[in-house]
Amino acid sequence: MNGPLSREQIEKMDAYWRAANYLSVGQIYLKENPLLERPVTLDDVKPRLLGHWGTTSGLNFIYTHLNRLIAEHDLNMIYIIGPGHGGPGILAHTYLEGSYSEIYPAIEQNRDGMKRLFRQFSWPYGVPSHVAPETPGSIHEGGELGYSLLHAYGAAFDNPGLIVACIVGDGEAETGPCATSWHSNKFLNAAKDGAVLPILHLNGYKIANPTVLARISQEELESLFRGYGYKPHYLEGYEPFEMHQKMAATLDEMIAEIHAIQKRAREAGDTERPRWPMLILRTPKGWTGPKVVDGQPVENTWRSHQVPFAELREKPEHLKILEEWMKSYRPEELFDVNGKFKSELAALAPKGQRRMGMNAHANGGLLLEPLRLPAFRDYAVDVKKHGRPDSEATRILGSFLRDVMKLNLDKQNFRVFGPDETASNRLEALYEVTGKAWEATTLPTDEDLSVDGRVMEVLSEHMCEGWLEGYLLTGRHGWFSCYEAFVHIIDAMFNQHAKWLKTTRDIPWRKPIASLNYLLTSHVWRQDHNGFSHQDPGFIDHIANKKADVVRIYLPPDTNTLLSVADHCLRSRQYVNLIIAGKQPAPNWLDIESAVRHCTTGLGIWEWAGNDDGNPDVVMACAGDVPTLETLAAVSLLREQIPDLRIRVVNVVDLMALQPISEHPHGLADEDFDALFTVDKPVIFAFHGYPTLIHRLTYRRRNHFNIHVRGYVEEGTTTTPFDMTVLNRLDRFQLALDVVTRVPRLKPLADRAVQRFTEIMQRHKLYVSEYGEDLPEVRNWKWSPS
Ligand SMILES: Cc1ncc(C[n+]2csc(CCOP(=O)(O)OP(=O)(O)O)c2C)c(N)n1
Ligand SMILES: [Mg+2]
Repeated sequence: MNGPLSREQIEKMDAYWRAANYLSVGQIYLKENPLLERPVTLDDVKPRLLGHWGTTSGLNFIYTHLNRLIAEHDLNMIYIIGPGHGGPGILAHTYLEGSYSEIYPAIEQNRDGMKRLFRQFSWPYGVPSHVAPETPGSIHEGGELGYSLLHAYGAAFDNPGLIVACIVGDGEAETGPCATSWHSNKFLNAAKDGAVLPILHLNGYKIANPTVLARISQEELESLFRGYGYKPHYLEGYEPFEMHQKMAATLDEMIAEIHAIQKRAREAGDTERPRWPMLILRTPKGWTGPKVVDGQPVENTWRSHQVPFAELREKPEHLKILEEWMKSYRPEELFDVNGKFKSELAALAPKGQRRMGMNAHANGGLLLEPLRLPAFRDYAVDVKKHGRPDSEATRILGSFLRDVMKLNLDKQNFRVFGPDETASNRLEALYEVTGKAWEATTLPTDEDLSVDGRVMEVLSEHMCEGWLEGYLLTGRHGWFSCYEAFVHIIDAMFNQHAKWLKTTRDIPWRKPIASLNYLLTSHVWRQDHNGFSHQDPGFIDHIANKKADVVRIYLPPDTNTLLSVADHCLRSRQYVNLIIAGKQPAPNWLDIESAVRHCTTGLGIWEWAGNDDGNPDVVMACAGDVPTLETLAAVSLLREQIPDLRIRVVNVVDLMALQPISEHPHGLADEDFDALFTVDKPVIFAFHGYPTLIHRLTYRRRNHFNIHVRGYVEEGTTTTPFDMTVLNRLDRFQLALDVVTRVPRLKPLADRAVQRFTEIMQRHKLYVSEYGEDLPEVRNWKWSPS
């Protein structure tokens, strides 16, 4: 068969593929006898067989061909493996190309090294079964399916010399995030970004079922991907020699198309959205594996998904099948007597950093350059009196982010992501220096769209998150703003990224990457025009589940604290930073220097707001902008009505400071916590989120018994801002009443206070129902120092 490969090349490539398959099966099954120098016995076999074969031979085939492509065309390429459960294949390949032994010298290129390679796989304290952070060249774990293509595009943005080969499982392609991620091609700029080379791995099956894409007609399949804007190349087969030739020819054609597209965009300035090539590769699941086991077909069925057969102890014939299967790859042709991969085959792999296991883009921290940041103090609100003036915190942050963008335009290493909300979240100052990426059609009525925009807007939280992760993992910086209620859509993606960060902390060759920064604005307390569906502060709880070395949660109470927090987060590495801040006009409490000090300690007494003289009757604590406002309003009510009541106001910006220092590096030592919150006085804590979280964080503190938390209790509707706090019993009157009922010496006042509270609530309800806005005394309330 004619094509780019000579007979000899095909034979060598086939041998390379066989070697990877051999090593993959060995990892799944064997702990001894790696070269099959004696008949396989039960003692050679692992006691627990854990791994996935079905996808692996196909992945191995693809990797072998990508190697040729890289070497032939001198490509700068990384891989993303959607079906990350094909870990044995990628481990095998990075071992064959030498990168594995360079990074992990104990896994040598000889019999002992091969034995260790086999034994460590899916072994307690060995290496994971997936293409994990431990795997050289990986930026994608693939355990949770759906995000491969998004990571690939994120990696390709602003990397004009890079090609990201992305293998998408046909089962993975059924997931929501994957389905939408094909649209990433409407956001990729052929001149300034790199290319993504998607390969749909159509092996027909998932764990236990056929896949949808494998069981629709060729015409439907073609139309689907043409409809997504790609040029599908289609390749189907079983016979290795024929497939090698066809695969090489197809990949050559695709690379030529990619280069032609880039040339048109880069040299001729063509800005029309190109039809990028993609490959649909239809091969049998479990290709080259056992065909029939116990009378059941295995190759080309879902039965090959994990270990195609087990029960080696119970069924001696299975041992025979294993041996025959491994020998079918003819290891004696692949490895020398010492177990070293034969040099004429090893020579097929790309060299040095061109090897996919060694490409620096897949170890983004190596390429990371710090952002150039403007002086955040220059954006500060001038607060001469506590509580004045009002400002929209995120709008001012928008000016800061605009200048972060501006200062780094030449480096092309900062992007802002949002699901159609950047302007709604009041960050639109960004558009003064860059546009919104958009490669699809534009109309004269559109605003701020541009083919090389650096604000990434698409109505898919999955896409924003996945792109940003891919962008960060390859050594760049980003910012993600999102409505608080809807960020839950990417809860699971956050989990996976946090796991990646946690694991990579302990992998010395992985260098730290920039933190993932979330700004949640349009938050629960100010969803006046949207209502109950938009009210959910639970993302904080979700984040707080993760290990202390990975997550940070900030609730800046005003604009200046938000600026200080944002600057800190953009400098930080290897965290997920969650910032929650409002976008509505709201009072400013701290001048910039006080704000910086407050953020540095994470929490502190606001002396100016209280009057406790070191010996409070009550502590009024608050975290979040609206709870801070309500707390201060409650304080002013109380100080007016009960002037001799000694109140201490504690504001918390860094939620993790509440935890014991043993739990979190930001945690307060017990003595310091006690000094702030006392050991025996009532604490009325007004919190942005669900109250239980504060209890979770403080349950070990001495005064926990006295901590009474008000927060969101899942009451909401389309109503006034103040009524939201009333519905959830976080309002100033409730907080004041809480103080009266909890401070022992105020007991005699309690009945009267309850009565007054009831009256004011009635007045409030009648007023908002009648006038559609809050009582004037609430609306116009200002902090006035007594
Ligand atoms: C989001 C998600 N849901 C379910 C699973 C469990 N799971 C692991 S592998 C797999 C099948 C994957 O099929 P496919 O993408 O076709 O991969 P391949 O056939 O190449 O193994 C499933 C459902 C998962 N890993 N992630
Ligand atoms: Mg499949």
